[in-house]
Amino acid sequence: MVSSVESSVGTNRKVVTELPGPKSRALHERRQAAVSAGLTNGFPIYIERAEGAILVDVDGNRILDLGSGIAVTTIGHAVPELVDAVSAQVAAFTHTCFMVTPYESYVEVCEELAALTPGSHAKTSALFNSGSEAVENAVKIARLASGRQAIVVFDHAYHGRTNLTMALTAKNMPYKDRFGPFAPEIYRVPMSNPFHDGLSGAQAAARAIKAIETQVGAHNVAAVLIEPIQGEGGFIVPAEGFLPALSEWTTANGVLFIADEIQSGFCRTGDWFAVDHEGVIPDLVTTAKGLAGGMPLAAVTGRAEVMNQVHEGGLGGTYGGNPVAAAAALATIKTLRDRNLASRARELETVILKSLRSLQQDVAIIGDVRGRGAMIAIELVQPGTKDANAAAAKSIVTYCNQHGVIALACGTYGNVIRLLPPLVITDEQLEDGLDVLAAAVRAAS
Ligand code: PLZ
Repeated sequence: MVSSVESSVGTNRKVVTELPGPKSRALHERRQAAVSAGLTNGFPIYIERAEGAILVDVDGNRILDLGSGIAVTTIGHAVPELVDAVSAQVAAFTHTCFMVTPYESYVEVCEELAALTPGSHAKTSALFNSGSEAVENAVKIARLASGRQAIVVFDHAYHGRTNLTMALTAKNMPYKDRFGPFAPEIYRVPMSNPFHDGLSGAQAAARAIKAIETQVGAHNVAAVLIEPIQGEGGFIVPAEGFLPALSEWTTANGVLFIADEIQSGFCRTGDWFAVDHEGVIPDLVTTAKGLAGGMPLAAVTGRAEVMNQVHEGGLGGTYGGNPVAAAAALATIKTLRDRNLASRARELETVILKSLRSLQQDVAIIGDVRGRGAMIAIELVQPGTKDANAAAAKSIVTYCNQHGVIALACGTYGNVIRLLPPLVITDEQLEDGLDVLAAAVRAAS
């Protein structure tokens, strides 16, 4: 069942046409007529198949994937265990609606989430389809359980594009502009941002807590919602001690701590979850992306006494925890565990940081190199300053794309290049990708 996928994809990057090639360009014309102009075009090569860290487009180009579809295909493309599990589930049944007639895999995913997320306390989960939906539900649960309404979020945060999650997301363009009105009772406070603010974790936490206490009032706050390493906002890693200090404050004040691990979770940062790095135990955790290897699945996992306060029927949705997505999640978690991919993420960190830090010595436009595991970024600056250099980021992405490498930009100011390779990327593939990236940075300097 699987071998047809395995054999025909080469393991090295190989560009055989100009990019995008003629077939991709033809498809793109069809797209212009059929697809809303509201969706970003990104890198319009049309993909036919993929394996490991290589995507093959309709023109036969082999593209090296350093983005994993935005941190989703963490275990790589077309992983046999996942293909088998999904194929078998499709043949067995594709849908019943868990709320109508349940099935074992949903329960098993929730058992795995309880075991893997931080803390040994009793936990339950609810499954959804997208990250945004998980975040929305975490907020619903936190408000109901606490009897409070205010939700505290941070500068540069990204939590989604639905109405509630747009309000939680910081950046106006392109996510929020003219899509309002936005949901009320959302309060934004400063994030720890060591490259720009120079504060220790304790100082940055004190600043955030002071803002909450003076502008919202601790007793009004249902939850503090935070990405332990910010994703879309620019791969901002808070200073050591920031997350523990916030977590302690929430516990002392009856506020729920929600970790949005949608981008940083499932071994991406070298631990199962990014909060594990500092031993922080959230009350609720939102997950998606890397959880199910590309099938749409998301979850809210949290303290049983919080999660179970919701009245029967209060949570749900037609497709949430769909059996095919649940089968994919179980295969994904098994693959992460069996192949010890958390430790592979730490190996990738060592190689990537070494390469990018040495590049930083040679060029004036890399202000900062940061991240953890296989979630690493460079921040591009105007030489001699910390001012954003979005033009450099744009030209680096374009150069990478033209040379058959997928690299993604991010950041409130569009000046950060992030690497999110599949954890199964080979040493040779990674070296090749880093060489292309270095050439791109030099060309932009
Ligand atoms: N929380 C931390 O990273 C999704 C967004 C891509 P959905 N990030 C990629 C785009 O431009 O739409 C994300 C995230 C964090 C929530 C979400 C939202 O997850 O599955 O995209 O809804």
